[in-house]
Amino acid sequence: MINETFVASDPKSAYDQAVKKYGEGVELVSAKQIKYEDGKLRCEVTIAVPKDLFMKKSFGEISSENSNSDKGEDESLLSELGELKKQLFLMKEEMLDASEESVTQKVKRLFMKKGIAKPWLDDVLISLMGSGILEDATLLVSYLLEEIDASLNVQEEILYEPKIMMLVGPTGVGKTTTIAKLAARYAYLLDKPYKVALLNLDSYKVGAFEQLAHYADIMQIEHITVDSVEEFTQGLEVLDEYDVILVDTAGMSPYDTQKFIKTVEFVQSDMPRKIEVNLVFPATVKYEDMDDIYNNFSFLDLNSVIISKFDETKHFGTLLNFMLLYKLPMSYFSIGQEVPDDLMVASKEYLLEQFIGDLDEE
Ligand SMILES: Nc1nc2c(ncn2[C@@H]2O[C@H](COP(=O)(O)OP(=O)(O)O)[C@@H](O)[C@H]2O)c(=O)[nH]1
Ligand SMILES: [Mg+2]
Repeated sequence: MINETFVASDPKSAYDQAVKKYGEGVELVSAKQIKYEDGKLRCEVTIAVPKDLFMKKSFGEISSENSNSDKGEDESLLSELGELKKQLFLMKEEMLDASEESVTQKVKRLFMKKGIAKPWLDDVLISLMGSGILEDATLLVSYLLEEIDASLNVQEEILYEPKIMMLVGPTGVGKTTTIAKLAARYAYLLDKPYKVALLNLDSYKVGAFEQLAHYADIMQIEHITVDSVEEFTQGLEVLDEYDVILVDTAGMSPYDTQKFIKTVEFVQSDMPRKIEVNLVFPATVKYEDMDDIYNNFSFLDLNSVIISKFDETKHFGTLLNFMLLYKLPMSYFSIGQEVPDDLMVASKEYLLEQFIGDLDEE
């Protein structure tokens, strides 16, 4: 439910405004008489309405009524209206800058401090213009959290289907460690044991082969290392009878284009089974690096994001910002160095809990 306040010189007129907007039977929350700064007494009547109804009555009618009119015209009108709203919002903010900080500004500042980007916040806040939510910090915080929740996607773990999962990402984010955890999960920890094999493309990094081979030996899991597109294709053919093939890749730094292009060749070559590309992305990411990581890996046609190093930070805003911006589904979380224990299936609740914990520190 959302609270909305109507103001008039007397309670009846204020209440009538609410009825006019929502019809009879609105749920009354409070009615107050308040002396305003200009010395006049006014009545504030606050009602509660379901969020859907609020959005529909406040903004939705414009977008839902374009069925029998010209679509192009409607769209340009809508975008003009959006632009106008934005300008009004910014003007209002500027005016407030001069005097005391508003509830909206306070909440916005808090979310920005925690790493959520201004354009995303502005978009949400603009959509709330004219609503009572902007006047109430608690309500506004929970509204923003709901919006974040609604924008996050989780990719459900696909079982009972043969698959090839390739992990890509910058050096040191935890690809190899996560491969080892996933191998243990699929081979030993689920209801049904899967036939798991590891394929290593990480042969550029000194010691990389040993690291993966070490895990594979302990778990008694088949593993092979390949160096070229041909070998990679052959490797996949050899491993065809395995349910789950996990592919480790070189930790490509943004500047390491040579290795990068090679791996892309691997991915793009003709594969018998579809390769699921998972970007391993650290929760510890710095704001400045966020876009670079995305730009360096996005043309691999990313299926999902595995978030690593959850245990190494208390601040999840930049990570959330990345998820809100690029809207990739999350598949797993790596929450520590221990193989195989520190791996969990991605959960919005878990991520939001961490973020709220960070907000509450303020
Ligand atoms: N704290 C913490 N360390 C991790 C996590 N995942 C990996 N690591 C560590 O990060 C380092 C690099 O991991 P590695 O798997 O070799 O990264 P790669 O270069 O992407 O393959 C190792 O010391 C891992 O133990 C995690 O979720 N939390
Ligand atoms: Mg590695």
